[in-house]
Amino acid sequence: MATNRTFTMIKPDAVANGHIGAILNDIIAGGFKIVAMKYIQLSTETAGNFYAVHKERPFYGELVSFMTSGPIVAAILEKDNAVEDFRTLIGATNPADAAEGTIRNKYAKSIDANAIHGSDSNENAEIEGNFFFSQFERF
Ligand code: RTP
Ligand code: MG
Repeated sequence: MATNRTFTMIKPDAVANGHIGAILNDIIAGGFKIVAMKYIQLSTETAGNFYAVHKERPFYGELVSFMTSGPIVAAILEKDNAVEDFRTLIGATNPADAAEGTIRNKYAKSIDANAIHGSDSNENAEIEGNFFFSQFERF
């Protein structure tokens, strides 16, 4: 994946609360092009592997159980400066600290149920995109 791409997941809380459409609209209005997308439910094993970097953190168990609690939308997004600009669009991890108008400010309820994921580096964007999508599923 080129460095002008990032990876996202609309998390189970935002899906369950009916925000898929509004969040995709915000993403597109923010200048991002969807180059891959799927609607899936993660198994405990898959979510555990995806979040393996957080294995030693106190919130790991809760994070894995939350991320497997319902379906998610996973996507690869393209834009200049995608990783940084997408993290600006989604806002701070804790929605209480997320700037007005950001996706977490509008749709997230708590630090656990925080509506959306965004890759934190170009390297992780590529790893995460490859984790979910084959070469035949991205455009
Ligand atoms: P994400 O990976 O979901 O885009 O979020 P992030 O980079 O802003 O946060 P990260 O540090 O990667 O943490 C991953 C997810 O774990 C939950 N978390 N809980 N209770 C806590 O202190 C805590 N810290 C993080 C959040 O749901 C976060 O999105
Ligand atoms: Mg992160």
